[in-house]
Amino acid sequence: MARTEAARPAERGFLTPSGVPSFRAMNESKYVRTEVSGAVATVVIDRQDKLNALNPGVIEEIDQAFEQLRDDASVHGVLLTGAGDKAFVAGADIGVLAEMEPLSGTEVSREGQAVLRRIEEFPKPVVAAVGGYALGGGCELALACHLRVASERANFGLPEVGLGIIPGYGGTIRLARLVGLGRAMEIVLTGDMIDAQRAYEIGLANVVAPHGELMERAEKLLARIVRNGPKALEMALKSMYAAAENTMEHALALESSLFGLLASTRDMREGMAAFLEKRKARFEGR
Ligand code: CO8
Repeated sequence: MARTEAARPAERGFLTPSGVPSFRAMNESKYVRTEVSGAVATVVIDRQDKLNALNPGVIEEIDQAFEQLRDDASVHGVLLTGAGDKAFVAGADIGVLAEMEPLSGTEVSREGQAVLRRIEEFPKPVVAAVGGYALGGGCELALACHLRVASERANFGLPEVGLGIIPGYGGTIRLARLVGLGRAMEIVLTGDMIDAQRAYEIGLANVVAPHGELMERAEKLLARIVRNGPKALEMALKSMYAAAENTMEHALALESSLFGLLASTRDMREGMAAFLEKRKARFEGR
């Protein structure tokens, strides 16, 4: 994993809180670049001539980027965004999908699902910063992230039925879980796009920001999150997602096990000591 110090973080448009140039670029892939500033990594999907559409190479590089970040103890949260001014990701690459045979279709769907599932199960918070089209597989990718910040220019949609297919990267499932079956049904069956304000109203977007402030607002949200105990964040994610997939009884049992696990961490002792001593906690993630 190549890491280089970037000389001019401001030119790339990333915030350097407190002005410290702690920014570094991590990988040199064709479509996906990862840059780290402090405790936050930003993964940028950059295939702008095709509105960042997901071809197999893009999907693989997204997967690799997250795999690298998983083991990087200095990274406590991830921002995922699309390069350029027009799109987060305008979907799976329709040129590639057009070549699908019945069996390869299932495989393509499963492979994409697996990558998105790894993002959903990522042990550190992942925030999607959506500054334009998040359509089809792009909307599904945003849905696999833990939170979504949209710019006023964002448009979300699952237009697959208009192409004679259905959302195949978990969209029929995750959208309904997030916004309710009735609203998801309308979005999937019409294939219509919704704007950022509507996405916010139905709970698909957590924040709507002025277009020029998208990254700043997404970083601020993530900064508020990553000041908390990393292990506590990991267990909160685990417990909340498991709850959606389990009976109440199982979900409660898992919650208490995870709670018990956290009671054995140094972070728990530090968090509570910091409160009692009226100071900021210094979490170590263990
Ligand atoms: N795939 C491939 N190319 C795309 C895609 C895409 N999804 N979206 C945009 N592009 C390309 C365009 O073809 C164009 O390329 P070129 O310049 O070479 O002609 C370039 O990006 C710019 O796009 P436009 O000129 O169309 O830009 P506009 O501003 O006019 O329109 C839109 C923007 C409205 C976003 C329009 O590009 C569009 O409708 N795109 C397709 C959106 C779509 O239908 N997405 C869903 C795709 S299907 C999917 O995601 C399935 C996921 C589940 C798969 C499961 C596996 C089996």
